[in-house]
Amino acid sequence: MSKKKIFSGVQPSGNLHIGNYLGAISQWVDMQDEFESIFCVVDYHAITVEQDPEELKKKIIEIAKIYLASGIDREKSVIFQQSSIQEHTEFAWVLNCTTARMSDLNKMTQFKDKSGDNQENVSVGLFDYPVLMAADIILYDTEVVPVGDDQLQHVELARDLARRFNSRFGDVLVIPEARIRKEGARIMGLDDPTKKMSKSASSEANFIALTDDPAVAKKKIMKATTDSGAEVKYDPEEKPGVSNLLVIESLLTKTSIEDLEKKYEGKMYGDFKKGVAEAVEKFLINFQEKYNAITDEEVRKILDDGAKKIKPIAERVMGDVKKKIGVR
Ligand code: ATP
Ligand code: LTN
Repeated sequence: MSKKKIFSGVQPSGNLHIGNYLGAISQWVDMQDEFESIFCVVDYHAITVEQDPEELKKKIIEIAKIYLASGIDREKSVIFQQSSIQEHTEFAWVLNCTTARMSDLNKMTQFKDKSGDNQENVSVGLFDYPVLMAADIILYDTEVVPVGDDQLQHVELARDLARRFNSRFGDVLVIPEARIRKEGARIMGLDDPTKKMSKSASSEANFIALTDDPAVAKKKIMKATTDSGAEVKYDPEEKPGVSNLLVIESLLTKTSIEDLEKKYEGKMYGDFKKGVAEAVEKFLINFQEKYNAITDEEVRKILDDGAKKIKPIAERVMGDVKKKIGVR
């Protein structure tokens, strides 16, 4: 039986943090043996907000390096850059015209969050962002999309658009579904464990970037907001700060939450935080060692080889779409 296909991506903007790693990328690493996997650096999503061209160029390489240092294996998975395959934007246009409705996009909570009070002045691209994402996914016959839970609404839109296209033009598109981790789908901010860790957070104390100096990261954990009481217990409602740190240590060290609760039984928050801080430090040292060993030239070649490998799938699906809508 052939393997099921997965597709996912991260934007080359901001500093990637352990939330992105634990919620999305580490899940991809765990899935790449079981699935035929495609991982994309979604640069055309990044330009929905203003980017400095030189910075963007560097970030594209950085994100691909992060994939590789996290354990994405180029022999098992394809890594490529979105803008290398023109069918993404071409297909997004077709979906814009044939299946996506203003009312779909008006519901998107990420757009509301990102545009805030400035809805009239943000780019049209920011509003249309979920349609490009749907195109990314559907273009490769994707069955499963591993993401953090903030992306669930976007994957559901992709599902709806593929369904609508099929019912109007005939069955050509594969219907995708989201895959969300049970634990770690939403790593919370260290300074405010009621909101998700975010690279656009106003304070650096909110997140641990994958490029943070391990000693600085350790301090950030020691300063993380915890809760009242003294017991180290997983209870996201009552103890959001402690629970978030437990999830982080659990995923980084592949130890169950129950085992960690036992490890910290009778211990103070200070000892607990020290344990979490050490796990984070160890992870970052190891991660950064791998990251620094990869050259920019190697990454460029991996991205270009990846695009060459999957271009035929995009051409075939886009060819079918063009026939169905009557332009070919
Ligand atoms: P922003 O700060 O602009 O909200 P982001 O940090 O959410 O950005 P994205 O590039 O939007 O980063 O997300 C990349 C991937 O990481 C997505 O699959 C997303 O669901 C996941 N992700 C982002 N933040 C978290 C988090 N705090 N916990 C778990 N997964 C996350
Ligand atoms: N919107 C996603 C990034 C993204 C993506 C995709 C994820 C763009 N295209 C396709 C999965 C599949 C985000 O994480 N911000």
